[in-house]
Parts: sequence; C-alpha cells; structure tokens
Amino acid sequence: MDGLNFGVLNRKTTYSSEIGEIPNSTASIVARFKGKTNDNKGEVIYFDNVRTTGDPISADSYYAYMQLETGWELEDPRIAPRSDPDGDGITNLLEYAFGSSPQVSGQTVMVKGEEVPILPEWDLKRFGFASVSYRQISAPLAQDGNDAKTEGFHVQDILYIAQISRGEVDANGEMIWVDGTAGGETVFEQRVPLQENEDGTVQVRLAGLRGLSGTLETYVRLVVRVVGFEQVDN
Ligand SMILES: [Ca+2]
Repeated sequence: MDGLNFGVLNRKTTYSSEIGEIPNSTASIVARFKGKTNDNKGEVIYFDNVRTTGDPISADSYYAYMQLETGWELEDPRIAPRSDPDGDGITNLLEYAFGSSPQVSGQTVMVKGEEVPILPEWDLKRFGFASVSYRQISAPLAQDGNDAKTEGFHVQDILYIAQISRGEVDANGEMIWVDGTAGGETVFEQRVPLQENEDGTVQVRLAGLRGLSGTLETYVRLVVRVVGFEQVDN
C-alpha cells in the first residue's frame, strides 16, 4: 500500500493501489489505512467503499465462491447475493450456502450417483416432530457456532439456524421465530454425524425437540445468513 496518497479529502476521491504478488503461503493480509488531519479540532476522516480486488485462490467466502464459480467481476450485477441469474428460483446466496452452481439452472444436484434436492427437505415424524435435512458447506466450523442446539452452525461466512414459529406475531405484526441462540428455547438438535456428500458439502440432519401443536399452526424454516458483511444488492 506504499505510495497511497490521501492528501486533502474535501471531495470524493478514489485511490487504488497494487499490493503486488502475494505468496501462496499467505494466510491473511492486513491493510492499514492511516490519515493525518491538518488541525487538532477533531477533524474526522472517513474511509468508505474500501475494496480489495483480485482472483481468489479458494472459495472461503461468498464473493470468493462466486468469482471462482463464475469468473464474474465484482461490479457485475449477476454476482449480487439476491440475484438469480440462472433463473431456477434459488438466489446466489443460497446456491453458495447449499453448494450448487449459480450458473446451472436446477433444483437438484447429483450426489454419489443420486439426484438430491438443493434446498432443505423438511419431514414430519411421529407425534408431530419436524426434522430437516440440508446441504451445508464442508469446512471447519467457526468457534462461535458449532452447536445446532444453541448457536446454529457457522461455516466460513455462513450461519445456518433452524427455527420454528407457533404463528405468534410481535407488536409489528412480524411472525416470531424461536431458536436456541442468545439463550432462546432449544428447538432442534443434531443426533447423527454430518455426512460427506463429496461435492464440497456435508449433509446435516436435525431433529425437532418440540412436537408441533395439534391445534395451533406451527411453521419451520432454516435461516441462512452471511456474517461479517451486510448484504448489499448491486
Ligand atoms: Ca439460481
């Protein structure tokens, strides 16, 4: 980043700087931005839209996955998390989370010679216990999210949380969803080991801990959330 010249920033200014070749052994890069003010009256310097560009070498985050899979540039509107450029009804974010291609239209993928659904499959067991089977990125779990009961699963920059709702709504009319995070009621647990799908995903099977009510309507869902950056539509 040497040579980056900020100067006086009373106007919108764009700077770019080449870091140069990064050794293959590099695990992380720290870029430090420093600015000097001209007075001591508490002048504030803002950094906005800081972006690194380059070709990722492994798909360990949403944009790295998208760039490796498609070759699209970050400016390309097709790369946005909510876009569905292959028109199969599965947004790019979900294609990434469930390990399918954002460029191949379809609701299923081949796993060990069998066609399996890309989206989560819900099932209702005896006594109204819901269970879910879904594809999850095959990578080490983050330290802060490794228990389906309490935290959901945190893999790379994706958080997977199974929830139920009993149809109750809050003051704003929004449906109230329950999960075990933040000390909430535990509603699902993992009873069987993760199973390798051998296509970059593992199959996760969670069992419901609360029977669905016989009189009230009960809903289930799997929340998939990117952590570490706010979702932005291009
Ligand atoms: Ca799609």
